[in-house]
Amino acid sequence: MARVVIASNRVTPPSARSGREGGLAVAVREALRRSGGLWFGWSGTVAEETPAEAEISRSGKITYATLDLGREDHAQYYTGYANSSLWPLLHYRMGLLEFERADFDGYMRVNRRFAATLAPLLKPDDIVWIHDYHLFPLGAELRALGAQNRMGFFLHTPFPPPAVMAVLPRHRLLIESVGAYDLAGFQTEGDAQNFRDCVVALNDGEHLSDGGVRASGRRVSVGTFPIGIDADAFTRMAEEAAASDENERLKESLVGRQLVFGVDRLDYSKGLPQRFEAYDRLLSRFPDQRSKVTFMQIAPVSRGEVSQYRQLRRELESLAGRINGRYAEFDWMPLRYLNKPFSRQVLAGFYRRSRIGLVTPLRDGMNLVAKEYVAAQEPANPGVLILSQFAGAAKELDAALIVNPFDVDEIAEAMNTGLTMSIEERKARWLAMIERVRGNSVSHWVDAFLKALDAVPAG
Ligand code: ADQ
Repeated sequence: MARVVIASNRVTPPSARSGREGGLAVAVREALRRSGGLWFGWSGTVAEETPAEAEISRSGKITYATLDLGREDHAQYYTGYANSSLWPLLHYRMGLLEFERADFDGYMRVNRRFAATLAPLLKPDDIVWIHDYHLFPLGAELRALGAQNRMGFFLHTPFPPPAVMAVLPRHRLLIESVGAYDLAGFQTEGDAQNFRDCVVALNDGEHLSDGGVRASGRRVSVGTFPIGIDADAFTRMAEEAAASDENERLKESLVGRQLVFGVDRLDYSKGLPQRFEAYDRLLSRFPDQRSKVTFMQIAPVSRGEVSQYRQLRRELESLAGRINGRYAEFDWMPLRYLNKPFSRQVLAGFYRRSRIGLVTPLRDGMNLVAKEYVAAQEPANPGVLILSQFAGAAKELDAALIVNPFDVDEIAEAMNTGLTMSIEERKARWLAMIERVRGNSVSHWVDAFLKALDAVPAG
């Protein structure tokens, strides 16, 4: 089999692993674990200047090629264009979009620099797989340097329809650049269709009868590859974690109360203010639940250098204070709000302990927390998943209590339904969901993408 070369914004060599890797890193490691390969991207370090050559290290079958980012490159490419323009737009948040031409130029410049650094490391028969919104133009930049490799792109976030995409200044350049790939993969069919429509409506492209598109004169296959997790490994982790010290302490601290649990990066796409408001609504509309339930939200600070994230943090602190101030009793704190990160092992135990898993993003590519929550449950006494209809995961996990995350009353009602649901219904819903989660593992996702990339007809 040809070597697989993966490029993603951030590379985490074993020395930098923290036990808190996100879904993308776990998936990339899985893709490279079996037959080995190269993983290319930013080291996570900000330096004075971006170096011209990557630093190479090896561990097992994986070669890591990383480079630091210069201060200005980091500010413009990462904080600026990727996280202040693209991220809000891809999550349909036009009101939060900030655009600076200098940031866009920096984004293109870093993609060019990445291409120039990666190109000499490529062998002619390598399969190149590029990940996520930071690197849309990387394939086109590699092609410009003469790379003729088979190249695929996978977007972990949602992809919006043309009317939303058109708001982004310079969107045409971005869509045009995807024409360099042989395969473009998305989390859901809706995202794939939005991409096809954008190519046609905004870049003079053409729909092809096999579901692909003609973009910038090239044929691009388009596919749907919903990302999954290694469910069995996660279940084992949750079983082991149930006996851990942290879990015992959590259990003791609950003194018999039911736990409602959420865990997300502190990001405005995750719908956290609405979730806090919904909990307030639960306590006001269903007073029987007061003193019987505890809501714990873990949300470690993310992208703290972007202003919208700092504002969100202040908003949540104020909401948490208001809820606890309004409802707390001398022996009951209704809401526990933590900005600390936890290892996946500890989280797995917390998922298993909770009666309700709250996953209510306003928009999300997939949302792996939803799948992890299902995998962590005890079959004889499973908890209830409350899931946003706008998470990619809702397509597969339709046996969850599906809610519109903008409707705080609906979330509050779903919480009350979950807290009072019979054991028979909880089991039936969980069985339907665990089957789907087990049936679509992360290794299945890797295989499906690489197989589709391999099968793309030439030209
Ligand atoms: P994310 O936006 O990071 O990923 P998600 O899919 O939920 O979102 O993955 C988060 C991962 O980080 C999970 O594995 C979770 O356990 C872990 N995590 C979350 N909060 C944590 C915390 N407080 N401490 C430690 N770990 C935590 C992007 C897209 C998603 C898409 C994934 C994968 O935005 O839509 O599902 O990529 O494609």
